[in-house]
Amino acid sequence: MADDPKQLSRDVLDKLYTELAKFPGVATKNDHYLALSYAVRDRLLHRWVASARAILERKQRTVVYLSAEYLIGPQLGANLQALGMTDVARAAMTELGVSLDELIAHEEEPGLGNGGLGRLAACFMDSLATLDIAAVGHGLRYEFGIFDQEIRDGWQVERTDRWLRAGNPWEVRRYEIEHPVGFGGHVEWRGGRARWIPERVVNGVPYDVPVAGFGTETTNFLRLWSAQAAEEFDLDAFQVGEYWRAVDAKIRSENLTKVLYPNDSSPAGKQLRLEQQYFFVSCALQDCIRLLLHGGAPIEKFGDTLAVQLNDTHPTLAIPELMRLLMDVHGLGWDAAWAIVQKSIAYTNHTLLPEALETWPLPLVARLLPRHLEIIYEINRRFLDEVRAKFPGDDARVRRMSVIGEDGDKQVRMAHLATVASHRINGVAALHSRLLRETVLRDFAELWPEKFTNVTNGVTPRRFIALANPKLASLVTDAIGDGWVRDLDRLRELERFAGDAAFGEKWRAVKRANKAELAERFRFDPSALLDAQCKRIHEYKRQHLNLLHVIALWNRLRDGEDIGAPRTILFAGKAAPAYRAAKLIIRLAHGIADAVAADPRARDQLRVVFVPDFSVKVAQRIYPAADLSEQISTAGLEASGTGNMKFTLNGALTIGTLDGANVEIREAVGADHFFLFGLTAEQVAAKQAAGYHPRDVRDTELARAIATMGDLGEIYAPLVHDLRERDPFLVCADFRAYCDAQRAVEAAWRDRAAWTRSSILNVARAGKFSSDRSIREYAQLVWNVGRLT
Ligand code: NBG
Repeated sequence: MADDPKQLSRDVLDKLYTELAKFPGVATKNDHYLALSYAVRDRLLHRWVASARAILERKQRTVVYLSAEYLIGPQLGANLQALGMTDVARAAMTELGVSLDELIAHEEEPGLGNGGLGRLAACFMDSLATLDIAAVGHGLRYEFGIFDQEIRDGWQVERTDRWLRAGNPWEVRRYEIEHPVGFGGHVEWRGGRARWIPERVVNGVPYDVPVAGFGTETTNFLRLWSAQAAEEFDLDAFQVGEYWRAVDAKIRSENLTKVLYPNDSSPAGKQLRLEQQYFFVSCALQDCIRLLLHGGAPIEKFGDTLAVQLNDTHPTLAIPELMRLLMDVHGLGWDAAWAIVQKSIAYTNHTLLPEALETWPLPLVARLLPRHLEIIYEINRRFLDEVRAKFPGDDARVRRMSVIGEDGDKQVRMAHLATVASHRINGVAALHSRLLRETVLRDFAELWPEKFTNVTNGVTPRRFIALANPKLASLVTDAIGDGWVRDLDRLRELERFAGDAAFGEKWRAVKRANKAELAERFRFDPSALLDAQCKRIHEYKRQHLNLLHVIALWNRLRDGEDIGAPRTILFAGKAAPAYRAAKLIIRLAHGIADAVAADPRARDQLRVVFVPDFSVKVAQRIYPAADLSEQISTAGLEASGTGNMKFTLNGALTIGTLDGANVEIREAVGADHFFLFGLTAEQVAAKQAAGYHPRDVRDTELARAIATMGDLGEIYAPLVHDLRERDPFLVCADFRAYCDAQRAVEAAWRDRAAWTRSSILNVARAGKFSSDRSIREYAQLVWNVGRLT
């Protein structure tokens, strides 16, 4: 397919007629967007089919990535980039009198995830394809993704995300594939073999979304499963005149993939969520086996051929499901099946928050998945025998390690199950992996030290530099060539420009232009320092610490003091709909924004902006504009963070605690170019063990800031009370150190040349945080996979 603008514009017109039944005179922006996307998709399909064949021929072990969430972001711009045809598309659309940028901006992204975990999965899919590693990402095709956030009177209001309403040109429904997934019922044993007779069956049907590698032909795909009623219509019910009952089962089955649970770092604990989890891993594994056998391999080859990665515990039911399929359906014995499970499955942990470690009530699992519970019991029985053999008489240890928890009502502990069955367990940053071994999974790390490893997260430079920040990308490319897009360590060559005044001026001009674009939309002074905190709203991430500092700045201005330089503090992020404290923090950000804006003594120096409805699309506009990145979680609680990397790679300096990947970012960029503050994870633990109470923190500026918060309105009373009486996230304990670090920021910002130098060095030294590096490590340490080409 020749790719000149003429050919492409002809194809777009053709799609307009043949796919959308429109002629240009009546085509809407959405029609043009769809027509162009179809034309681009055709080009992707050629690569995709070639890669699919390579997978089928099993040239290399294939990675099967299991994730309940993917936040892939808008696709048109990324796919044009991967195909190297952005310029051609721009010219083609200009010929048709349409702006490519408007079409790219028009796209509604699939919000099939909550936050960092889902976005990480998307970055990993990008890197897998770019590194020519055969991979399929299995997940759920939620009809409604993460809710749209509206702000009304300062409060978050959730709106249904109808992302499919205008059509989704990037997915291909595979009509020939369909897998039955059972729920409930009972187990029958015959001749030593179990047979599960489910009470109801739902069909899983796949929608594939291509993931094109950058600068290579390899194109992998996401296979997102959607639920479809096994019986469209209950004929018996219909014949007795009960039309409603006739379609009821259909509606109930299809509810399964209706909506994403909008919780971040905490389990939903609801039956439908467990059904979703089982549904997609069952579809994924049945599909893997179908492909394996179709390719002519015996079932015994499963482990040699496939590397199955559990993205957090959400897909843990893959373990008993694979055992069941291998034994009950394909006739293997326990030992053979277990060897395959252990060979293929690995588990990534993404959180240490105790409330976020998934457990499911035993009676629920028994009712929904009776055969799986039997298998889980047997896995546990064999496992605990091993523990007893190694630690005779240590009953406390046996109880701690059991897959079945007995705290109150009995539960299945998903992290334990995942750990027992996996050959590798990894955390997502060095500190997190260490804490995982020392705390949450300590007993397991003592039993099997060799199973544990670390793979620090990374982000794709294609989307988060090249696509999001074209001005920076071209400045960097002019300086050092374009090799960095596929080999981010090359950014180090920028170090020699760090002291170059002319280069520094261009660097600042890029930041200023990016900031001006955002400032126009959200009305702030583009010359002010842009201080940004973008992530889910959560008490452990401490947006309220940031807000207390804003209040302190405001109080200083009210006292006629100077705050160094004008500053805009920008927030973005969603709160889980049921998380009251987080929603109150959003309200507080708006309350402070209004109060400051109304105060003539403060408003020229200080501005608070809340950017609603944070998404990949919105994020791509904020990272390039930010000067300062807020990474201020209570140490020990943020597993890694990936926004921290995106800000750094766009030239923001970080103010942060020694938490998650901040530790490694600081190590990489140098302590002089990072604003560190706060208690370490060990100090946090020690303080809490010693009976921390916020009243013991004596600090007049802090006391006044909390009082000011209370004065802003009665509604903030719960927050004020919590800060004064409990403060579980040590906001008060870290307040002074945070303010001091912010003073250091003020001072550093005054020396613009030095700031620019630090900014350049941050970018130059952050090559490690490419997801390509993460994927290379997984390939080597976890998956044992090579490249397709
Ligand atoms: C999140 C962590 C982040 C981390 C991402 C991706 C969950 C359970 N965990 O710190 O909070 O960056 O995972 O690893 O969403």
